[in-house]
Amino acid sequence: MSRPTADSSRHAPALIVRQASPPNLETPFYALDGRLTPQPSHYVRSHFPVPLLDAQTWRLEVGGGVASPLSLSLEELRAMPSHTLSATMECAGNGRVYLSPRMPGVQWDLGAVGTAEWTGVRLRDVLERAGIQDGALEVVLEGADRGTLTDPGRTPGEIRYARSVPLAKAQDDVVLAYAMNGQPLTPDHGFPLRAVVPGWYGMAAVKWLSKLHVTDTPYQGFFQTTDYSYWQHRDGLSPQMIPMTAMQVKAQIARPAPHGSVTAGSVFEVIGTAWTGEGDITRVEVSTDGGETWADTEFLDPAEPHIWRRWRLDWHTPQQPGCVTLLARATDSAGRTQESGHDAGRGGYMVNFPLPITVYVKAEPS
Ligand SMILES: Nc1nc2c(c(=O)[nH]1)N[C@H]1C(S)=C(S)[C@@H](COP(=O)(O)O)O[C@H]1N2
Ligand SMILES: [Mo]
Repeated sequence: MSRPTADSSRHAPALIVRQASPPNLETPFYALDGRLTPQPSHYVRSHFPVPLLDAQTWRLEVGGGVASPLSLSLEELRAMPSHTLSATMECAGNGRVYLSPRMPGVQWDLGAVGTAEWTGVRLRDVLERAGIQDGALEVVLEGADRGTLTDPGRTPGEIRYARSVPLAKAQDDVVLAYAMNGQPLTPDHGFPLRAVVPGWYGMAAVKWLSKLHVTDTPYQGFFQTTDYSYWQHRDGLSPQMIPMTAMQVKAQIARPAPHGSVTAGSVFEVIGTAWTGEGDITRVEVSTDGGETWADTEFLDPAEPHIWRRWRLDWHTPQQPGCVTLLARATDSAGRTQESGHDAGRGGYMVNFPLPITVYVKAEPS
């Protein structure tokens, strides 16, 4: 298969509709091309109807444990020093369809992950402007979207989407973005302002930001406790519920696509990406025999934190027709490697075992 060119005028592949309303749309991962995902092809994950906000009247309220509460307009934020970073964002539910037994929730395949270049202001600059008071522990990020949910867990009536980040992370690399790949945010991606929390699963990247609240106690909102937390074994104790944070090390195969076909006795370019929440990707291996043997792949991108690394491998396909299962396995700079099974304590989230991609080897055309 020839590699598509990086022509920016090329057609951006359409999203797969997992749920029409609210919009839950999946990237066709097999169409992977450049390192950045074109904005029209970037997945969309929303829990509530998309709020259509007016850039003129919208304000970001900054309050809680701060010396001077702020109410910032988009114009005021745009006047602050801007910061641009590229980051891979994966929904914590990405790959859920590979779980057996089936877990409740949107049945994401490979495409609830994407990489974009985000531009905005550093959260630390906004916090500095407000003046953080002593004893601050976390910053709660609240969106303008709201609604009620009954699964998983029941919300106490109508709530807003909100999530917190510890103060250290807030003051390190969190960005409040107003642009994605050089374009203003679209309503689906959080217009006019959203958080980008490098290295963390997508649930932390609050869209339609309306409020920042500095607290001195751990935030215990719905999306921090009932949803987007998992059972962790720690300190030799019975498992505890921990809010999800950093992405787990993971590689995905883009081509061949699941249930696709390849030609017997040919050379097929296997291509994919790999990412990790902390550190960078140092190794990606591929198995074309269901996990018995593994071969090292070649990287197409340099190792950088917070952004995926594309990789490739020339696969000499079998001479005989039949079904073959491919797997990819990544290792990061902290020595973490994908484990072969799914930890039950994660429920339908943080799926990072090597996903089986089954393809059909078809006879060579005569
Ligand atoms: N306000 C708000 N922010 C949100 C969400 C949401 O439903 N409401 N979904 C979160 C989740 S679970 C993910 S994976 C990312 C997805 O961002 P995207 O739709 O731009 O891809 O947004 C996060 N931010
Ligand atoms: Mo998500």
